[in-house]
Amino acid sequence: MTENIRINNPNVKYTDTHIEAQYCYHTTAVRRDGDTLTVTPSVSELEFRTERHVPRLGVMLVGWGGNNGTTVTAAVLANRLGLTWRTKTGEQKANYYGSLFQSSTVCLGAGPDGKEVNIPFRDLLPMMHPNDIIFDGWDISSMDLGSAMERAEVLDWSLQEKLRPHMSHLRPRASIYIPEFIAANQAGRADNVLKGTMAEQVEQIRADIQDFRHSSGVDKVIVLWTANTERFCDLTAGVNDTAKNLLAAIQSGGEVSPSTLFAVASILEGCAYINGSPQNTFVPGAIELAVERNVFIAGDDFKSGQTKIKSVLVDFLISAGIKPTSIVSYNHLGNNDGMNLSAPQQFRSKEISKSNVVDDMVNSNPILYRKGEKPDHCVVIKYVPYVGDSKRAMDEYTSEIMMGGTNTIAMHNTCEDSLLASPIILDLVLLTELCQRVCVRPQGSETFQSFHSVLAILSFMCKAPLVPPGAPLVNAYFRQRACIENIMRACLGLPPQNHMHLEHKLQ
Ligand code: NAI
Ligand code: DG6
Repeated sequence: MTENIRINNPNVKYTDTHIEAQYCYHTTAVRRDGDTLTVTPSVSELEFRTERHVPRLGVMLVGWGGNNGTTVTAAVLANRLGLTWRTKTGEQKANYYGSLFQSSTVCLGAGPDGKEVNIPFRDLLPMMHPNDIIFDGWDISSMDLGSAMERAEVLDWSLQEKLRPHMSHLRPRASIYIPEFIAANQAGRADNVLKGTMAEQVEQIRADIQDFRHSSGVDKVIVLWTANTERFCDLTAGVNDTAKNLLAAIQSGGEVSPSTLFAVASILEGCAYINGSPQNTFVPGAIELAVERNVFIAGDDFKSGQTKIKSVLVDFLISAGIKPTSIVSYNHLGNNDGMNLSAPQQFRSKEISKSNVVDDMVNSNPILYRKGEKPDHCVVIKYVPYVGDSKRAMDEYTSEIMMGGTNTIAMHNTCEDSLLASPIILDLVLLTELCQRVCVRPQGSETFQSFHSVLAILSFMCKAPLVPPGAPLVNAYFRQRACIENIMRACLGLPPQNHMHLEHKLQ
C-alpha cells in the first residue's frame, strides 16, 4: 500500500524537482531572574526544500558477514523476491516489521467523518524503498553470505534454502583488522584481511567504495558499521583531536581504530557513515573532518531491544511523576556478538552505551531528582552459546511511589537480536538518504543549508546518540519519534502534530 500525499496550501509548491514549503517555526526562550521565569515565544519563517527524485542507493556494510549483515541482506532479498516459506506454524511471508518507515504509520489529519487518517510513515515524503537497496561490504571473515547466513542461525531453514542461491555469490571484501581493538576470541575468523600500512588500507577502502559505485551503478553510497564492538580508543591530543592530526596519524600509524579508519575513508569519499556499535569511532578529529567535508555521520549503537524499552519505560515513569530509583538490566546471548562482548574492554564499550540512556529523562525532573542524583543503573551481559542469536533480556525497575511506597516492575524479553537490528539498519540508511535531499533556508538568509554533519535526527535508532556540539541529547523514545515526524511534516509545510483535538473538546 502506497499513499500519494498532495498538500493543499499556497505555501507549499511542487516543482518538477522539489517540494518547496514555507514553514513557521515556533520556539520559546526562557530567562530566569531570581524566582521569576520570563518566557518569550518567537516564530521564524523557514523554507524547506526537498528533492523529489529518489536516487539508487548502495549500502556498504562493515561486518557484512555477521549476524546483522547477513540478516538484513537476506530480509531485503526475501522482500524483493516476495518470498514465502513454511514454518511449523504455517506459511510466513517476508515483511519489514520493526521498521519505523515501512511498518508504522503517522496521522495526517482528520477525514470527512472526523476520523483520523493514518498513512505509512514512508509515504510522508519521497523515500527510497528498502527493496531497492543494493548491498556490498567488508568482513574480516571471507565466508560467502549464503554460508554466513547459515552460521548466523537466525532465519528459518526453509527460508535459508530459498535464499542461498541468491546469496552464495556475495562475498565480503577484505577488511581492516587490528586485533587489539576487538576481542581476542575473534582471531579465528579473521581470514580476509588487508595488508599494508594504515594509510594504504584506507586508500583500499576508498577504492572499494569507488569500485562498488561504478560497478553497481548506484547514485550514492552510505557506509554503515555493523562489525564487532571495539574497545574505546584513547583520546590523545596531537593524534585524534583534529582532522589534520587524525589524517597525519593515519599516515604515521598512530592509535586509530578500524572503525575510525572506515569513517575517514567514507568521509573522504563523500559518503555518509553510520556507526551501529558503541565504540567512540567519532573521535573529535573524525567529527571535524565530516563537518569540513559536509558529510553526514551518525551513531552510536543500534537501539534495538532492552534499551528501546528503557527509553519508553523510564520516560513513562518520570513523566508520570514516579521516581525510578534502581534499574537493573541483565541479558545473555550466544551469538558472535555475545562472544566478542565477553571480553572486558569490549563489554565496557557496550556498558557505557547502555548506561547513559536515562540521563535526559532524569535531568528533566528536578521534583524527583536533586541536582546530580541518578537512579542506580546496572548493566550485565553474559555469553551463553546455547541461546544463539535469541537474546534473553531481564529487567527490574524499582521506583518510589507516593508516601514511601515501592513499585517494582520486572520483565523478561526473548527474541532474535538480529531481527530487531535489521529493520533499524534500514531505517538509519533510508532516513540518512532522505536528509541528503532536504535543505532549509533560514529567515533572512539568501542561501539554503543542509542539516548539520552530525545527523542528530537519527537519535531515535541509536542507544547513545551523537549530537552536534551544544545540542540537547534526547533519549526519550516518543520525543525522538516526534522529532522525525515533525521535521518530515515541516518539509510539507505542516505544523507539528499537537494531539490537542480541540475541535472535540469544546462545547
Ligand atoms: P556479529 O559478530 O555476528 O557480526 C560482526 C561481523 O563483523 C563479524 O562477521 C566479524 O567477522 C566482522 N568484523 C569484525 N571486525 C571487523 C572489521 N574490522 N572489519 C570488517 N568486519 C569485521 O555481530 P552482530 O550480531 O551482527 O552485531 C554487529 C554489531 O552490532 C555489534 O557490534 C553489536 O554490538 C552491534 N549491535 C547489535 C545489535 C543487535 O540487536 N543485533 C543492537 C545494537 C548493536
Ligand atoms: C548484548 O547486550 C548484545 C548487544 O549487542 C545488544 O544485544 C544490543 O546492543 C542490543 O541492545 P539493546 O539494549 O538495545 O537490547
